Amino acid sequence: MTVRTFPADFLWGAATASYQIEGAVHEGGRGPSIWDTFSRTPGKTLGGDTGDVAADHYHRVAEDVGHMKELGLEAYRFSIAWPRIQPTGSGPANPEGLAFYSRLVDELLAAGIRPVATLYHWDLPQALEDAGGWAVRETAERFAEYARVVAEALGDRVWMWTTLNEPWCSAFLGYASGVHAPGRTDDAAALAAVHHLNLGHGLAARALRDVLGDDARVSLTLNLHVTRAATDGPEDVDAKHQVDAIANEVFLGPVLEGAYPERVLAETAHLTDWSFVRDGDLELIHQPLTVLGVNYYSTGRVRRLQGERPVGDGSPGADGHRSSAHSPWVGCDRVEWLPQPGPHTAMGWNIEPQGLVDLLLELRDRYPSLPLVITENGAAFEDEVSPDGRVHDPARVRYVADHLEAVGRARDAGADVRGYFVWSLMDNFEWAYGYDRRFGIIRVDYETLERTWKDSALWYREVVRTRSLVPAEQAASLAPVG
Ligand code: GBH
Repeated sequence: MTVRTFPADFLWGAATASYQIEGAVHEGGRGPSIWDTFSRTPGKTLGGDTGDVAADHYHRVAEDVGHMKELGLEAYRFSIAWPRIQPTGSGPANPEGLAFYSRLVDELLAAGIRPVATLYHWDLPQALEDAGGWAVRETAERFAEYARVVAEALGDRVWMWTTLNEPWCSAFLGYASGVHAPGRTDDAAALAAVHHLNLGHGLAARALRDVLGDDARVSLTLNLHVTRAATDGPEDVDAKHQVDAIANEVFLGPVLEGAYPERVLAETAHLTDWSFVRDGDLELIHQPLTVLGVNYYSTGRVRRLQGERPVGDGSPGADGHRSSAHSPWVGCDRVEWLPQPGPHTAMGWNIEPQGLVDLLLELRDRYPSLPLVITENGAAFEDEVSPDGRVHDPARVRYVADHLEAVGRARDAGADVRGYFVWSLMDNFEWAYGYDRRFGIIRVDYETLERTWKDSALWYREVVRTRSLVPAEQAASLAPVG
């Protein structure tokens, strides 16, 4: 049996996001974000959990970079909390906020790890939400100013920039289904948010290149939905295409091709006239991408709805809140979601590595010259600390191994995938699920805040070290670190 190997220039990393790991929400001059407000609103997160402490990364940067170094990571994908840089979303930079990320970046560089910075992973300054949030154009303009401030301070040391993480989630979970901050349920606002997120991406990409030069590495990370049609029948296939349009094309179209898909405009015409799209916007959005970031977890299945839609239709994408009355699937009233066969993770998401192969090959066909990076992939399972003090997480090892195999197969077939970031470096605040769902390859004890490597971390270190797909079965017998 030959072991799959990855080339010397394939980039190995791990990912996190500011609100999910930092804590210290009142320190360093940070202003409140929409996730502070949302998580403190009763009933919005499981157990009422908030990011107030999270993994306490704010106070443990040196320790955490130490873990990354020990893992052999070549790159670390983190996000910058906008409200640490501009507490109310505009105006001069808060020096303490910049200093925090400057120190992180310096520690990474000292450890030989490339900093990959995301400017927006969902923690919008609350003051900007109070002024209309992503539903208004000003937020996109403020975002570009923020990008400029950060680029001026960190641009000499950050290796790659990502403007937005998963604008689908920001727009549709934040403004349509309301299961994410700011928790609004207004379909028209969600569509306006889509456009202003796209515009914010384009304006920020321009600002980054304006400050850093045209060769700055600029990316966008999308959670492209891999949706299967329940049957080959034309109605079901059409339902799949409708979902592709509203979930994927609505971002890929303007960013990579300079136009919104006709289908989206038609299917949402009863909700908005799209007059928020101004002359010249599509040109601004259509900026060159150095790479496209791909976050991948699972697949979905749909058919054309026959008859009446039941209330609480169980449509997914409400991120597990399957009986939510408000669907994130704006403009998809005649689409019905079907449960996917297992196996599933602790999120209830099905495990289907082939979906990643299919997605990467589709991107290869459509955008042959666009390099790709897997900016997130990983899984939540119910981890336990065993009596020997170790966390044996064979299901997570298996999940990552099978998806790395998928990446390898896609690469063999010509997909230009340049790297892989596991989600996540450590357990963290899993949004509406609080601390109840653990995605880390490093365990965080939320009482002591102690970090413990899971078997998946020991195994991932071997993968990175050997640049090869170490058999998953070996994970439990790898010697502990430290
Ligand atoms: C990412 O979101 C985030 O970037 C990251 O912060 C987060 O911690 C991580 O993933 C894990 O959740 O809802 O049944 O239709 C991923 C969000 C996950 C949303 C998959 C759509 C489809 C399954 N996406 N989900 S379902």
